[in-house]
Amino acid sequence: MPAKAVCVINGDAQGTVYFEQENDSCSVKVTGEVTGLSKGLHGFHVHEFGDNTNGCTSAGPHFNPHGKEHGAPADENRHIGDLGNIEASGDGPTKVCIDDGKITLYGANSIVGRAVVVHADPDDLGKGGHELSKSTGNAGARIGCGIIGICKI
Ligand SMILES: [Cu+2]
Ligand SMILES: [Zn+2]
Repeated sequence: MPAKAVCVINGDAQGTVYFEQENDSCSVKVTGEVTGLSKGLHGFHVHEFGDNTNGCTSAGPHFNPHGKEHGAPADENRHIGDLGNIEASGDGPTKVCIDDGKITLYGANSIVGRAVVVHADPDDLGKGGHELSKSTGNAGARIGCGIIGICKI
């Protein structure tokens, strides 16, 4: 059975992002649009908790069930939630188009029920040499977030 999930992002950054996975051995396609971003790169992650009780802060750290370091989407040593950056052109909505082989919509490590967080600054993908590079990519404030929920296929 294919699986599909949706996340409505709210905050200074807003948008809707869909997650689709044909089966549990396929990659996940992430598509959608985000508005309200300044021109440039913005960190884009799945965080551990689908909790909005104290805004995007309650989403906790990057989803990292295997205890790895923060990294780039293509890295083996990365958090499951490390989807890298989305890039705003400064002109119109930012399209999200990501194909990721680490996140999943199935099983114990599913991202359903967790959160998407969009950041004010670029994610340095673990390589910036900042004290936060290996935990958050030093991506700055959480300017938008939403909870990932099951949606109709
Ligand atoms: Cu994040
Ligand atoms: Zn991370």
